[in-house]
Amino acid sequence: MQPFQEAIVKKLKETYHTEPAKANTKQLYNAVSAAALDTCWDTWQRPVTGKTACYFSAEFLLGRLIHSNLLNLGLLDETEALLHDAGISPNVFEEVEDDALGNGGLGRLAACFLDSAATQGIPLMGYGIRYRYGLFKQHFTYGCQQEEADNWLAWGDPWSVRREEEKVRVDFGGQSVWAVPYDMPIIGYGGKTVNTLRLWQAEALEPFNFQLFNAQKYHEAVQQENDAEAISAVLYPNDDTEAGKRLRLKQQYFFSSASLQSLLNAYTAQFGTDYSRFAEQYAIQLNDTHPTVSIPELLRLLMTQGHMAFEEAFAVVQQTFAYTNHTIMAEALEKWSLPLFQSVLPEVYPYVVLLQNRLSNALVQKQISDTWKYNLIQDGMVHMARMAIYATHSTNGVAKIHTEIIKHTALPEWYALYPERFNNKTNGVTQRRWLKLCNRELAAFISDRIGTGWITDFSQLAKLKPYAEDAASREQFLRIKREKKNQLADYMYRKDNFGLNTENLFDIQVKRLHEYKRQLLNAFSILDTYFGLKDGRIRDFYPTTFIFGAKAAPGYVRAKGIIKFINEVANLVNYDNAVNRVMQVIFVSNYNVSYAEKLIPAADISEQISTAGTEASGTSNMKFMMNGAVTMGTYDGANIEIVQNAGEENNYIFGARVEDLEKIKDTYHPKALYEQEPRIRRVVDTLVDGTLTDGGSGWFRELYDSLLEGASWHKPDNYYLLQDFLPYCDARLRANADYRNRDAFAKKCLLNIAAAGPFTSDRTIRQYAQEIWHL
Ligand code: GL9
Repeated sequence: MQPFQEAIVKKLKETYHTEPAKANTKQLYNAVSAAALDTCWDTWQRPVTGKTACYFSAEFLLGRLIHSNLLNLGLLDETEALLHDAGISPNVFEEVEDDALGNGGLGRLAACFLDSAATQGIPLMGYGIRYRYGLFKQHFTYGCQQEEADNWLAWGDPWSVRREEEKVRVDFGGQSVWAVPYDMPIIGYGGKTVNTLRLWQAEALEPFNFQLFNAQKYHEAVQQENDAEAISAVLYPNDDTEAGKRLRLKQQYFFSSASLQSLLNAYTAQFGTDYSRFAEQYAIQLNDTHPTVSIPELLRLLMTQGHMAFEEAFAVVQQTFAYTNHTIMAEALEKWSLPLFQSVLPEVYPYVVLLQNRLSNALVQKQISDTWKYNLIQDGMVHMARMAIYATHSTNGVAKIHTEIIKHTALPEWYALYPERFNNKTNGVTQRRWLKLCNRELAAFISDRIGTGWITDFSQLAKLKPYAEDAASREQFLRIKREKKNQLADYMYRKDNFGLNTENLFDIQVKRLHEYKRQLLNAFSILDTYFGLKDGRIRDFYPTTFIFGAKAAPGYVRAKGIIKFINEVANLVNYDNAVNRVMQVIFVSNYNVSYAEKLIPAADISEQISTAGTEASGTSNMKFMMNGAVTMGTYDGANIEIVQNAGEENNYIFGARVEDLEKIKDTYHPKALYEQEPRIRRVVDTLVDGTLTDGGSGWFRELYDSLLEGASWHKPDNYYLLQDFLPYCDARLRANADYRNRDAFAKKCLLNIAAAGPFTSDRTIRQYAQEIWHL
């Protein structure tokens, strides 16, 4: 046996008095993880020297840790051999669910950044919240989303180390709690660097009041404990929308204050209480506006604990912080009502006023009169994005088009004031998880041809380009794609009891459910194909499986209506024997990181169909690309950079661009399109003509009205589904026809893979390190 295998056996024996063949999944998971943690412990505990970057984020969507950590430590093969010899299924850890401390792209990006930084030896530490319950688990009853609590701790938490001795106190108006850090190792590929993700848990100062208990006041006796634990109890299940909840502001302040206090403690231990050089030691990146209350909080700490004057403290704050904007959806630009902010954070609010006063002076000096556009405190609200731009040295968008929209459309007044602060950092994803680990077959295919350098230097992928011309490589690629479809089919059968036709073209849209992402447009187009096949308008259709995966925020009624609608479309199609040999539709349940790792490698077509100008970047588009799917997409977010690099001729770009929408926005009349075009009318009418049913909820009628009549808060069809409908259907039929020539299609796929080099988060994080953090 190899040393690591012996270590696992020893852990099982000492901890659980068992052995590999007899251990249950939880025991195996904990023993393997603990043994792996031992191997990198010393590296992890080595003190970091020099400037450190800190990523403050309300979400870290890590995904299952065991495989990625073993891969990065070089222990995956040994572990699998041990499992194999003990007669244990290689899928044993599939049931371990520990992957939900984030909602979507923003939280998953944070996780990719941590992996990329550690791999490249960049000292980047994550700071966030250890939610007791992560994003809800989803299942469907009669096609409707049902939510259930995600009790991820049921599997144990072998990758965290509680640091009791480093807890700090956080005070709200009238409430004080402990913030207790749980540290997780972030292991770089090769195991040479181990960074830290520090997640804070809220606990009571006094968990149990014996006097109250003795007075038979049982509820009151544990009141403080309950109130404290509520703070880190659940992740808000929002996508892009501002919840406006008192508890959410508390969460934001809780982890901001705790993280800053712990950084100041570390600084003080090394350099004493002169904080004037704090920014030389720490750079802090604010992941969206969620941690923006860190700005007045650091001011407060510097001025009280560090006795600094305001101007001096402001300079330190500004040099320390940088801000990333992840969306221009108006409803996501966080604002807090003054009374709420003042009552939750009475000790912080005066520092917001100091910031406002400083800004007011600057506006006077620059002779700017429309101050209402800039004020941090305006109309009874505290504007967090404004604060994040004003009090930091850098504001970045996450794809070229998004940064341009920020500068010229979303926040032009700020760009006019501080143009030098604005910069772009196009997102990326880690090829370790999103290629090497989730698609070992394709990873081996690549390594066989260009060596293994791409695992840590993704630019080498370009060397794959000549193999697109090689018939044997194309054939091999197609074999791998078929194998990944078969693996997905097994998995989906286990998870969703659905039988995939693995000979079909796989067309996949997976992402959070949101109107702007236009899953409804996808469904309309599927219906159009369905009717076209039935009417004989569409012939020679290559059999296609349409797959959806998405969670809807529980309070987002329209999104839930769209899920129900797609499930109804799936029923209509799948049970219709006249078409179900050439079409199937499935909405998988509980789409998450682990499901994504199965779905993405099996895709032929990646659906990226947001209304132009709405998706800041997207990151699944990059994952699909590196797994050899072509993009069916609009000119939006990182799709643009993807197809510019891979060739428009190797992808399917359709629909109105931002400039086009700009021109039609005041005259757009979706009802006219509906009346003129029978194909549009037919699919839209299925919402109300009895073809499909919403079970009496009224959801479908509401969707219908939102498209044709609008609502009190928006114009009809504000995401231009009907505008893009026909071009989308055309593009899909074009792709479908092209797919018939499997060899020519494989060439497009390979050219996409070969062009994926720039979309690694290794590149993105290097740019942050060099251009923003100056590490
Ligand atoms: C998002 C954007 O909507 C995405 O386009 C972007 O790729 C990611 C990462 O930059 O950030 N902003 C945002 O609020 N979410 C994003 O996915 N939403 C969630 O993470 C739920």
